[in-house]
Amino acid sequence: MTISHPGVAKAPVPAQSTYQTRVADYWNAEQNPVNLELGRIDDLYHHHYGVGDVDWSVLDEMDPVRRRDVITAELHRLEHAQAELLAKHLGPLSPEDRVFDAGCGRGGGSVTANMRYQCHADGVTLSTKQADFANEQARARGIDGKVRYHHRNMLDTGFQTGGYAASWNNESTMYVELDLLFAEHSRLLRRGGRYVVITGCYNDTYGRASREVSLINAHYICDIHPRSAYFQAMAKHRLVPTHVEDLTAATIPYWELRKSADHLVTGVEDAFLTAYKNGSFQYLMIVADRV
Ligand code: GPP
Ligand code: MG
Repeated sequence: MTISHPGVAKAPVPAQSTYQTRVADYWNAEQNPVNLELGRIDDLYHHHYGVGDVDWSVLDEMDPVRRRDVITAELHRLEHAQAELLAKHLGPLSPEDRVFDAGCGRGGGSVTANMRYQCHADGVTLSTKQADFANEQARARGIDGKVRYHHRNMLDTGFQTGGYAASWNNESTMYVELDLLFAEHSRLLRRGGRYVVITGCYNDTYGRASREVSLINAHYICDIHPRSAYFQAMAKHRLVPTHVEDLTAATIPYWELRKSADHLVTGVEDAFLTAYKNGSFQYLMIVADRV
């Protein structure tokens, strides 16, 4: 039933909440050397952390300028290894396939997927700055015909239903309600499509969010979900996990090295290391099939 109120102006529906506007403000202003200096190495700009063993010989370099460069390169190698790990689980994909990058940042994840599969990619971000930057990168690489970034809300993309063979969130789920997010992934993915998430989640066995998890939330203006919430929300939206990997041990070396990189630290390093080590926080990858 529709109730009309003649003469009463319809309340405007905001395109995004005040919270989402504050998140966009953060990313429009963000210029951390830990993101820009790493990205500059090979024009792959990532907004996530790293995995894998550190080559600790970088700390033996005594020349201060070279020492900074080799540490920066080592952190970038570990972040790119994380992007490759995620991309590997999206496939197999063909060059005709289309993938969706939810919370694409400055675009490194979609470029990584395109390099591996030559597929089409659509990335979305609330930040106009990030979308413009990422599109410029795609143009410079000559892949802008296939890889596009959009200033859109990942919960309501307007993209084609069933138009995607694979989709992912790389450390972006803590900004959204999982029910709304997985409803949108489920709508966009074709039957048999693949969804991958890498995320930091709080550990249900610890209880509630620890002090360090709360510090991470305050740092990024986000709201880290418990591990259980992912499986509940996926089950509700036809996303069936096929592989779950606890990456906590694999990411701790990245944070140890980042903590020792005086030229790159942002101040959040101790919160991550303590949260991982006291068991309140986990770095998790979940791979799921859209059924
Ligand atoms: C990585 O981005 C982090 C986030 C997007 C949000 C929080 C993630 C969790 C796993 C809790 P970044 O690379 O821009 O962060 P930084 O500037 O610290 O490197
Ligand atoms: Mg970073």
